[in-house]
Amino acid sequence: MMAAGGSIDPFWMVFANHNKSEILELLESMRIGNLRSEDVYKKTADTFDPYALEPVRSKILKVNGKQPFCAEPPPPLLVKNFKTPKDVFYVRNHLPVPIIDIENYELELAVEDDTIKTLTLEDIKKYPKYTVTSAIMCGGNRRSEMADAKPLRGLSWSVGAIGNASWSGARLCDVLNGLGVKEEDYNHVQFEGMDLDPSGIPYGASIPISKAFDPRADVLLAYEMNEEEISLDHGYPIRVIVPGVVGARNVKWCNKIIFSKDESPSQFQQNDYKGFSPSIDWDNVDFKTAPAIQELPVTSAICIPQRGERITVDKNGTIPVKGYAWSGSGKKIIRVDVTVDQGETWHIAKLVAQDPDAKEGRHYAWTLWSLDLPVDKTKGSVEIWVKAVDSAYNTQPESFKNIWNLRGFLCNAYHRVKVDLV
Ligand code: MTE
Ligand code: MO
Repeated sequence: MMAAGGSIDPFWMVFANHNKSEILELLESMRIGNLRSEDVYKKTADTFDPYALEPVRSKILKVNGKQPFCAEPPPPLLVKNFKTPKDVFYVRNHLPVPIIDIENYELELAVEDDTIKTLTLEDIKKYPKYTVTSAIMCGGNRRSEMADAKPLRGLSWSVGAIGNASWSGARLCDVLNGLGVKEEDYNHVQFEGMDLDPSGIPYGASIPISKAFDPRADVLLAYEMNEEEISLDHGYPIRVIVPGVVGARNVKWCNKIIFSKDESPSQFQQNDYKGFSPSIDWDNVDFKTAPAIQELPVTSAICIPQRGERITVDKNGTIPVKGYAWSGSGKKIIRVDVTVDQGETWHIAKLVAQDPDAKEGRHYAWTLWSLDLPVDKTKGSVEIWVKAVDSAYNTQPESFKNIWNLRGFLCNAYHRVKVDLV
């Protein structure tokens, strides 16, 4: 719609990942005519390329989308560290990385359309510095497995669209407390990023006002990731951290916070990052009927071994298995169960790393687990299944079939990895 009535080429420059046959087919049905040749967009040597100044990225990541940049680490690297190093942390950008003029950076606080305060980076750093270790996971993590159950639309993430880091900055509730804004007067807090679409609309998301005011929700205006200044890809200079909540609400490059009766009008809040019944498809979906995803359900994944690997069984008849588990909304992982016989026998994994400082109800970091898994070498191959249990005794669904949804979100069925034994 942004391009309607004109040339679409400037939009392809920003949304290059969408320039593929299935989208072109959709557009063909909307063709209302052809442009006159003099109106056709012409790229010249000095046409501004919004991706020309993207940060240099580590070669470790597997690229799922070049423009905007989307990439995830190989699974074995994920479980090497409790805190994911920045170069191993997945990147999910919906737009080109913004150009940051740090000298003039300001965070604007507004009520509906009226600015009530602006904070410089220095002002934000004057609030008490608070650190929380939190995983961030994309709502589409593990989408490739759901797509195997039935085709869907979305980037094909494996198990790596998650990372765990310590984040430091000002608590949002501390910033709000001095403002004279009352929680009762609003319903939502909206965040805007500095990354803009071709019509100048910023990336945006919102969270319920109660979350923003709750000191125990640990919502941060973070300026550090793993004790270092946040890198450009992860939201420099200020990133909103909403622990336990889907990645999409953890707004990077944030320069505006709005108190409102309404949720963010952004595409990503309104028409994306929502879950639907398996019976809803693109011909009958109405995005208004589903709430925006906020807190994520419990999930887990096997990172070692990987699908299709040939594994040597050791003298005790076991193979090493490692992975992560995590639940949204601060729920602690209390158990991880692994089976190689479709659930006849479950082996309980050892929880090897959890945040030792997390208080009850505020377990925002992931849990790493490991296990020497007994296997029968004579079988030649095994399919390993994993499921996690959180502190509310929520657990994962067995298969993707009954949780399938058209955009491929909330992909938390048992993770299954088939390997050959030697
Ligand atoms: N914030 C802005 N400003 N722009 C974005 O495109 N992507 C969101 C979120 N915050 C995004 C954003 C999504 S969908 C995810 S999953 C996470 O950032 C990804 O964070 P990461 O790139 O640091 O891993
Ligand atoms: Mo995401």
